[in-house]
Amino acid sequence: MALQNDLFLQACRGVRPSRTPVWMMRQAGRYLAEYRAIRAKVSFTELCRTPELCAEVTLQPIDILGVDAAILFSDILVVFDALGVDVIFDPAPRIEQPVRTAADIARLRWGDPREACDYVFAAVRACKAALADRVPLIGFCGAPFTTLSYLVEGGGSRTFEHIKGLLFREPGVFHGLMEKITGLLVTYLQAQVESGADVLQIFDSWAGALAPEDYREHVLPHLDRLVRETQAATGVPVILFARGNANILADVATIPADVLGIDWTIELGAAIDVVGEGRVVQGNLDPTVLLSNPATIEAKTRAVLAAGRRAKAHIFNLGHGISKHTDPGLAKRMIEVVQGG
Ligand code: 1CP
Repeated sequence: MALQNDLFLQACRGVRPSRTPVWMMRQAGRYLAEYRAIRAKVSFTELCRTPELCAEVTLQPIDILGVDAAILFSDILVVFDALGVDVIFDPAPRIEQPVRTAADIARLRWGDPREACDYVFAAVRACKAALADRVPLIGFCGAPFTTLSYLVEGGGSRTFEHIKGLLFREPGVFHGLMEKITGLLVTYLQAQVESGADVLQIFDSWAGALAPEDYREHVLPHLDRLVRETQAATGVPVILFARGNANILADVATIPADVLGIDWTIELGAAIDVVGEGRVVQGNLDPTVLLSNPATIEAKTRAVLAAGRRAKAHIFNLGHGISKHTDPGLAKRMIEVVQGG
């Protein structure tokens, strides 16, 4: 079926659409009263495991804000079900038994994500049915390094001592884990596309934890493989978002992702200079700008929009996830400005 609004899909495929499409990372979430109303009734885990509720929250920003793409409601860490590792969301994720020793690694199950995460693919199907081809649906996963960092750290981290300690102390073990998680993620993304996802985004949220040369040597080859194998297996556009260190952008741009996500630590124009005018970029308004006022939001939104004109195509987004303290009315103002208001 043809999509009613395919501006986002056109941009992902490298065609500059009639106007700049817009969506927001973490657009389904706690800043929306409608989301909080559902979360008052079910836990985050239960929500992720109930396809009809996933579809309901996935559609909230489409109905309330009018964004040009939907992103599956789920989390990058539910894939640990395929490893037999339990995650507690409280609301930040926590793993009771982080994977740090040889014995911990030996206990990992490496099951088939098609079976272990069957509820994710059911959620993709429910979202597609509920969307009724209004806008495209984005599926996603965490990048190998970001995913592994949660597994080894046991949650979020300021220092990443455990994952980086493992990398520098036992590079062979680190690379073995990266290789296996990459293979699993390809299958996970492929199953999302088979269930109906139109585009995929890979989140390397903790790319900034490593020095540029270490990222280049130890992370980039796995990320490159994930993107290429996913593109070959699915045929859908892949967006790569590596966050936290603009110094690695030139390296990230060596990967043939269809779209490069840009965080807010670099001006969009400077990012386009680095990745080249032949690439499609996504980003990059600092999400905390949405905590200000309509005039500031308009001015900063227009500056990002203007900078994006030099790229092959530009998908407007925030430079990271929307803050839970955002007034949805102000987010809507940003979206209206992008859409020509
Ligand atoms: O109480 C709640 O409702 C839980 C809060 C929450 C939400 C709304 C979590 C826990 N995850 C999510 C949804 C989520 N997570 C989506 C939904 C789709 C959308 O964008 O609307 C997506 C794409 C994610 C991806 C995700 N989870 C990332 C990558 C993106 C990013 O922000 O960098 C990461 C790092 C996570 C881990 C995670 N899950 C939840 C939290 C609070 C966190 C971050 C914790 C940390 O800082 O380490």
